[in-house]
Amino acid sequence: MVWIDLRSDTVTKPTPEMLEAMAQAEVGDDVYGEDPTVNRLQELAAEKTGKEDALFVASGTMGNLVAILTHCGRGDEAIMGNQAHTFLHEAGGISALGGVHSFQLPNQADGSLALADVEAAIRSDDPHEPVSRLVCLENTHNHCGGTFQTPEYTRRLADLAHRHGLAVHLDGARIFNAAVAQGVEVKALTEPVDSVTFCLSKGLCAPVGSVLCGSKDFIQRARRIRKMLGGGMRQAGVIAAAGIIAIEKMSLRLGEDHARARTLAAGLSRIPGLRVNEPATNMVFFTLEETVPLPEQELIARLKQRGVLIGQAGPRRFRLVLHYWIRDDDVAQTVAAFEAVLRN
Ligand code: TLP
Repeated sequence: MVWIDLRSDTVTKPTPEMLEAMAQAEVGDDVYGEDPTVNRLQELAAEKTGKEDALFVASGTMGNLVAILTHCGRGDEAIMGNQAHTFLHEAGGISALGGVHSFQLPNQADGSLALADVEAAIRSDDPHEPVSRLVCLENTHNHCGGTFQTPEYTRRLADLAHRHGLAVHLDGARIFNAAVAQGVEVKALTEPVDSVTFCLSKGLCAPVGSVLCGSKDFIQRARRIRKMLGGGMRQAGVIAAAGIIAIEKMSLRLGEDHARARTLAAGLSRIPGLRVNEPATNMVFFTLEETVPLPEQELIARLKQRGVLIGQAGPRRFRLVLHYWIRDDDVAQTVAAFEAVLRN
């Protein structure tokens, strides 16, 4: 069966052009800083995000972990949303490995943190309390529906944090989607923050890797933490080669995924029993109404029988993610599969 795999954009496989570039990549020992392809990727990432330097890491999770452990020491506190990927889906690494305490604030429906909540969460100089060190933002926001934050909001949040002596880390796993959706440069969304992680391996189709960007001093310290975590890779140019194509070429086509997300959402919203959110980027979330007498796993299984794979995102809540390997006819077939499953 040829699957229509909408579970995530993490399922994307490298393009033929990427495979060719990987085969031809010039490599060296990156722990010595001698892999020319990794160096080129890092320079490109730093330039795109408006930062001085960048560090190639194995995954988005590793990028966020390295960043937070670079910003925070043991007992320091990182303020983040209660729907943040770092809080929900990174295995508690910041606490387990770094002794970093998290202060979770309610994410607003659009994925933002209310500035008043952030200000109120910043601790006083009281020895009973942890030291507030960092604010973490996510853009686009996965659990809040693939929603995006604007350059203006990012600036206001960063100004607030900086005024209180805190740094800001941005989980920008899908920052290129956020930029494309608003017609702005990635830089506009990353310049206000102190560090940003973005992923090459999601909608941008590279097989492996993320990049952490920040100041020269920050990246120098992050490099040691990456090594400590076992993330110093050797001839990593083999995978960085795909990352360069991800940034230079694949980022330019993300608008197609957003357009298909809107088409898919429009098709699904015509089906009774589905409450579909308006997609902001490449993710379509819907709720299966209680009036539909179908258990969650049964919906997933029946769609699978028709070749469509979707993900569950909560009680009766589901997620479909558009990406390079999903074309117009896949969108039409997906809507048809839902119609058939929900009719029976
Ligand atoms: N998200 C994955 C799952 O872990 C949920 C997905 O399928 O969307 N930040 C954000 C905002 C993410 O969505 C993800 C992955 C990560 C970080 C972690 O990236 P990886 O998987 O490369 O460690």
